[in-house]
Amino acid sequence: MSDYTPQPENKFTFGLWTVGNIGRDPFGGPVREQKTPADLVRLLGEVGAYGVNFHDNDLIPIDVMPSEAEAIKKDFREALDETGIVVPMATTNLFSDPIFKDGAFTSNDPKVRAYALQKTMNAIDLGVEFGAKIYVFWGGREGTETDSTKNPVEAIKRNREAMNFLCDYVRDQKYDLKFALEAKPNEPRGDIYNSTTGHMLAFIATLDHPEMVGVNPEVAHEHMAGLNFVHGVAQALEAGKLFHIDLNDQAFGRYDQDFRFGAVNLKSAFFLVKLLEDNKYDSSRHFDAHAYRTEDYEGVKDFARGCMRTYLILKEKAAQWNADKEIQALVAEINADDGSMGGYFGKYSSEKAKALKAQPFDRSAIAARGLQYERLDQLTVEVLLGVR
Ligand code: GLT
Ligand code: MN
Ligand code: MN
Repeated sequence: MSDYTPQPENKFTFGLWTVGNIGRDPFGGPVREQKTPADLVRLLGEVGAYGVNFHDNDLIPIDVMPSEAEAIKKDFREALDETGIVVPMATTNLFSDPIFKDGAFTSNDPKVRAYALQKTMNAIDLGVEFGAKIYVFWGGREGTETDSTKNPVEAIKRNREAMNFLCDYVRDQKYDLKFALEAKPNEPRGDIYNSTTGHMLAFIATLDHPEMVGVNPEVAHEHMAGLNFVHGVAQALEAGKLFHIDLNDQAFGRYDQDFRFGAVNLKSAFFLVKLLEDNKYDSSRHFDAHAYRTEDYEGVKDFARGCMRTYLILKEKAAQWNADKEIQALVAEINADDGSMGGYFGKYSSEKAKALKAQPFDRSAIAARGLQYERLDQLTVEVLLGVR
């Protein structure tokens, strides 16, 4: 058993907006004082994180003077150097300012769409200045409350045009930067376009430079849509599109709770960690979550340490599951193959099709076999409960 100390190779990262969350919600004001970006970096250094991510305006407020911006960047840079924390990802805030009340890239107003592009190019420059290699797009305001207001086909086209423009900007600047698109079904808009990771994957295939663009799935967002997150992530992984991931937790059917990783659905968190580790996922493990509103900054550190520690415990459990003889015997049995059907799979040929059409199947004998999934699942639960 390890002591679950985070290591750089775990690539555990947090956004400035996560540990910097001051506990404001729709029903109440802040409960924690605002810390500077530099102090948040020091907090992350203290808990053993690897990296910090930011929106342009988490680092530099939208209306500060250029001289002030330089001072903030200098302090931030010093804190990074002091702690060894790196900046793997950056993103743009295209949702807080009132100008984005009806969207950014999908707004009906060309001035808003142009401003969103300008703001994003500047934010990309800022992210690259601090070393970011992944650039996230979360279009929280790209949606509607009523479909009388926007043409949904036009919205897809506007979104595509913006992505193509920004990919070309990155190429033009010769930046080593990839995009990761993050879906969410609703909140803050009534409905958000490209609402799930699956939608995003389909959208990416229509871009001019699809190789530059992948996804950033978030646990809470797929759970809000009632989906199996592990399946969505597997689809992205298999397509070579899992460029980044937002880990947190969420009760099904609720608003975007952004709870500590593993706080609610331990079993699906386990299968997620197992999926990432078994497939040697090698990008950031970003905790896009925040501490309960009940906490002070000691509680924020408990929250951040808890995210990383739970991930590492689940990683250990996944290794245990993979090494458990009884579990592996069941897995082997479930996947047993006597080779008798081998000639029918793989690439189509008319001979194969003809032979397969002539093959007799004893349907009831095949269906009569018990699959022992009850046993396998119970063994999994017992690994998780720590009794094996
Ligand atoms: C916002 C949102 C997150 C996104 C962030 C990136 S900001 O907090 O809830 O899911 O990942 O823009
Ligand atoms: Mn997120
Ligand atoms: Mn969220």
